[in-house]
Order: sequence, then structure tokens, then C-alpha cells
Amino acid sequence: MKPERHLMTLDEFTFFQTKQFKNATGELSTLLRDIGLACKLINKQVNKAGLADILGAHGQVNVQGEEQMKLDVFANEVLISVLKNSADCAGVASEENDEIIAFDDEHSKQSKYVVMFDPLDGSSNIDVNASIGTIFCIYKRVSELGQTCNLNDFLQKGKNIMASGYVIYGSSTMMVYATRLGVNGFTLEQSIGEFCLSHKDMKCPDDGKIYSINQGNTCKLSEPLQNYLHYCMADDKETQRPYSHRYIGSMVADLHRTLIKGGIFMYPEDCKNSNGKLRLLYECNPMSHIIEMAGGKGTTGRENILDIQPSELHQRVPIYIGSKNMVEKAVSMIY
Ligand code: AHM
Repeated sequence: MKPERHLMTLDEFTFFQTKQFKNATGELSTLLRDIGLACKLINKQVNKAGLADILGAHGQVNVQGEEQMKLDVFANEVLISVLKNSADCAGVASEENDEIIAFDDEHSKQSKYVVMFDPLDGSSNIDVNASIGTIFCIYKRVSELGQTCNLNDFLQKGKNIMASGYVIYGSSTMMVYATRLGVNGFTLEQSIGEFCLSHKDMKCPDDGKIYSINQGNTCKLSEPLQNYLHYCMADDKETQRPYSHRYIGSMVADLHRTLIKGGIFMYPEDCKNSNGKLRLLYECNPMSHIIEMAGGKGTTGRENILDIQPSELHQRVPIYIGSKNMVEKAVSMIY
């Protein structure tokens, strides 16, 4: 009997993509597989989050005598250790660490990629069982092979990203990743423990009907921004307004919806935070890369996110991101 194959795994898909390039070495595919592995381990812990009282909360010792870790700390450690063991990673930078981590074994020194990640974005949502996610992006290092990588390898413009993605721990667990070949989504098939292709060639609609912002901050926003929010709420049959407002407060979840259904997600500057809240290197760059590869747009309002030359690892920037026409309309009204 011939086995019936309806599923294509993440590995099979990335290998298939690699074959399309004559000089591709498969290193990027290996890294994506490794990140997938780390996220499967994180997923397992995220699914147990509600049992913290039974299994032991952060700082407590469980029945096996192991100290329980906060989930974001756990996620960070898993990603670092998996990537350290990876055959193809020279070093990492994480939203959870002040400095880069350069791997200094001989093999890592020969690796040509570095990885940046936010191990568990939106972690304040864990307690209420709302979706959270891991965000990552991969760059080719600019430093010389054979040396340990350095800060310059990480302070690159977003437009140099080789691959970016996120894993959403939601009603199902999905990995979405983007390369210049496009954006594809893989759903974790729990029974075989593999991410399987479920959303091929994802496109962000040019228009949408949802705006997403922490509207509780309205009084801190500039007048043009407040006017734009009124525009979103105004009744207009021709432009099909008012739009609906949706805000989960978890960037991965809000942008996953935006990617699939269209819309605009904003975390702007306000009178207290002139650069907004979200981090350029761990959140805004990878998400803008994914949305742009899917045909959408990501901007600070003044410049394209992917064109920004980062000056520091934990830099923050305002962001307007999502359906191209909605983002352009917002920017034209606000700036
Ligand atoms: P975190 O790094 O503490 O998880 O914060 C990042 C999150 C994003 O996922 C989300 O878009 C934003 O913070 C929500 O912030 P706010 O609660 O200010 O609306």
C-alpha cells in the first residue's frame, strides 16, 4: 500500500525551496528547523501555563526537584541553547538580554548567520490564556568568518533580513516565516510533532476594515493621531467605515490577524514615549519584513521600518503596519 501524503512538513518545504537556488547550502533551512524545534519545546510549556499552581509557579521547586522558571525566561533559555547547538548560528541577540551572545566554539565562528528574537512576546497575556508568540529574524553576518560575531552583525537594517518569522501559541500553534520567496504558514500537527504547511503563499490584503491600537492611550496621542482615530470611527458608506476595532495587546496575535484579514496595527509615539514601546530589532523589523514580503507595509510614519539604521540593540520605534492602503492613508493624515 502506498502511504498517502497530504502534508508537507516545514523541513520538506524549506528543503524544496533551497533546491531552487543553485548555490544554496541549506544552512538557512537548518536554522529554521532549529528555531522550529525550540518553539515546539516552548509550546509544550505554554500549554501547561494554566497548571502553574499545580506544577509549581516561578521560583518554586517541583516534584522532580527542579526549580520552575517564568515562561519568558524558559523560552529565552531554550532558544539560546538550541541555537548554540545549531550547526549554523554564529550568535544571537534576545530581547531578554542586554548584550549579544557570540558563540565562541570553532564551528560557530565559521557559521554565517546570526539570529535575533523576542522569545515570548505579549507575555502579560499568559495569565489570561490569550495568544502569545515568539518572533525571530535571521541575518547574514557582516564580520569575517572564523572570528566570533560582533555587535555590527546585529545592528543591520531590516532590509538585510534573510528570513523572519513568528510562532503563535494560540488556538492552534503556527509558524509563519518569510523569505524573499514569500510568506508561508505551518500549523503544528501535534500527533506527529511537526509543523506542516497549511497557509501557502500568504498575502496581506491591500485594504482592511480593522484598526488595532491601545485606544486607552488616546489622550496621550497627538491631535492628528486622535483625528485619525476619529476618522476610523466615522460613519461613511463609501469607504465602508466605521472600521472595527480589535486589540489583543499581543503583537504576534494582532499581526497574525492583520496578515490574514487585512487592517492596520499601530503602536505610535505619545507624549510620554517619543519612540513608542516596541523594539526595532526584535519586534518591528521582523514583523515589517513578514508583512512587506506579503505585500503590506511597515513604517514609523516618517520612514520605512526596514530602512532604519539601528544604533542600539534595544532601540524602540513607533510603528504603523498592515494593509498597504490603510497604512498609507493613516500616514498621510497623521504626518
Ligand atoms: P512585552 O515585551 O512586555 O510582551 O510587550 C510587548 C507587547 C506587544 O506584544 C503588544 O503589542 C504591546 O506590548 C502591548 O502593549 P500595551 O499593553 O501598552 O498596549
